[in-house]
Amino acid sequence: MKPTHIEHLGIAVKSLELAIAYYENVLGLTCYAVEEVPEQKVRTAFFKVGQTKIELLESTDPEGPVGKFIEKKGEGVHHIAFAVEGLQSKLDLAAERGVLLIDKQPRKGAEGLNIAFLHPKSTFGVLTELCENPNK
Ligand code: CMX
Repeated sequence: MKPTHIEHLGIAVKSLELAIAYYENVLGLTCYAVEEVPEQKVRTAFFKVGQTKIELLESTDPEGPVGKFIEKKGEGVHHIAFAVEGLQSKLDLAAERGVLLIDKQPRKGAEGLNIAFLHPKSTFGVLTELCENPNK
């Protein structure tokens, strides 16, 4: 699959405002965007760290994926996102190799990226996102 880099780490938090204050005031990063993704039932906040980003995720619905995650496991690292080129072919390759796909085809994610998730039961417990920038 050869990801080019880690696009972002997704971190589930109960309060975006409180978590943003920590990342800005303690780590010294700058939140450059806050975006709601209604299909995913989350509000997100982004920080750049070199080529990688931190994506904070606050649930907008207790029945959404992040709401359920926090209810079960509490706040913490929620997923890792790898940047790939040729997303559909990489998904097909993963499926051929026995990986359970949450998304068989790419869909739109935050920041205009095309994204797809691999199921954590197939990826050693780590929810894995593949993303591709359609403008590159
Ligand atoms: N990391 C690791 N394991 C996870 C997980 C996560 N983030 N989320 C759920 N799981 C595990 C649960 O612990 C549970 O394990 P057990 O069966 O051992 O208890 C299992 O997956 C099923 O969990 P569930 O709470 O019953 O939830 P669902 O099966 O309904 O959904 C999942 C799980 C991963 C399919 C769903 O969360 C999903 O589709 N995620 C992808 C979309 C997403 O997470 N969007 C939010 C971010 C969007 C963005 O970046 O913009």
